[in-house]
Amino acid sequence: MLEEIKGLIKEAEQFSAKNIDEIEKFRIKFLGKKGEITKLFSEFRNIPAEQKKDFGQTINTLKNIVIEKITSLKNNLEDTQQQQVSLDLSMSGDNIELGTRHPISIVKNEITDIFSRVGFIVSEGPEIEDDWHVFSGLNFPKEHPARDMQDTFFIEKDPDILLRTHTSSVQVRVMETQKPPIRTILPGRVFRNEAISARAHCIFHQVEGLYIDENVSFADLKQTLLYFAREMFGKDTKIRLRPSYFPFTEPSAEMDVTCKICGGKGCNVCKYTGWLEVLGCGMVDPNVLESNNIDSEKYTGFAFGMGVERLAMLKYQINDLRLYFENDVRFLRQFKAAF
Ligand code: 2NM
Repeated sequence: MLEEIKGLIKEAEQFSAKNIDEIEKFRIKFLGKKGEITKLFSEFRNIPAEQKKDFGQTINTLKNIVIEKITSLKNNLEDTQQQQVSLDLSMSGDNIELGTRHPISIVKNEITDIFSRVGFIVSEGPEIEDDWHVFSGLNFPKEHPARDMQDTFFIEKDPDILLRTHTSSVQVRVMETQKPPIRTILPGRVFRNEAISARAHCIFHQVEGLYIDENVSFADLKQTLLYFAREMFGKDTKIRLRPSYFPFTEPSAEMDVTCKICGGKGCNVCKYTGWLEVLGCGMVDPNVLESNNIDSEKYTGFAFGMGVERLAMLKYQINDLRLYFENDVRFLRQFKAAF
């Protein structure tokens, strides 16, 4: 009798299965209602008393081996099934949803790309600056209102550490480290202490440009900006320059382009003037050149600056600045980038 059980133990130990059906057959053969183990237990009463202990233990060993065998065979089968799934090369790929570029990035890239095509090199600099790079090195007089707490975010006073209010600070850094000819374009984030509304924000983006060489004239400035306006707003775009004032340029001007929305006829975007103001510009003040150790007798230069939010508003007809900073995906998903 014991020999018979040991034979069953051997059989169970050596058993292997290719699929779940074979495992199930094995289970029924041993553990089913009419299975081997049930049969053995029913023969228990015919066993002589002195053999009962040995017999009972051996049946239990058989039962445990069978149960362990079933568990391990099932686990192995699941593992190989999972491997088969992960190796199924015919499965279609997961659909990865693409994001969209932010409208500010789209317009900023468009502007820098237009100037890169005529030899302007992109320069970048820190957002946290000192007084020299933001104001003093740019010919801002000591009592200029921009230096006021009301307009500028100060991190420390005396010596002044502040958030740059324009990217012109990077121009100062370029003039410190490079000799003319300088031809650079400066995109970046700037900060001004303003109450947030549809038309004003305390953070915005600028792209500025600087060109310094011998014999750079106002005509060069005009032609460069005309090229920019035509690339940015279309071949038929016209420009006009109105006299203006900036501390770092003399003479200074503001540039308008013909309104693309109404074609110059007048609409509510251009407030029925047919023109849109897009940037400020001028000839670099000799004081700025001299402050930065550039000989103003030998070299002249022009500079310009524009607000990226404003240009994006014109391009996409966005009427509230706050939309740029809220990152509502319903707003962001509307924009398609060329780059
Ligand atoms: C503007 C308008 C006009 C400007 C001037 C300079 C520098 F460094 F050369 F002095 N950088 N940027 C400039 C001139 C900026 O933004 C509306």
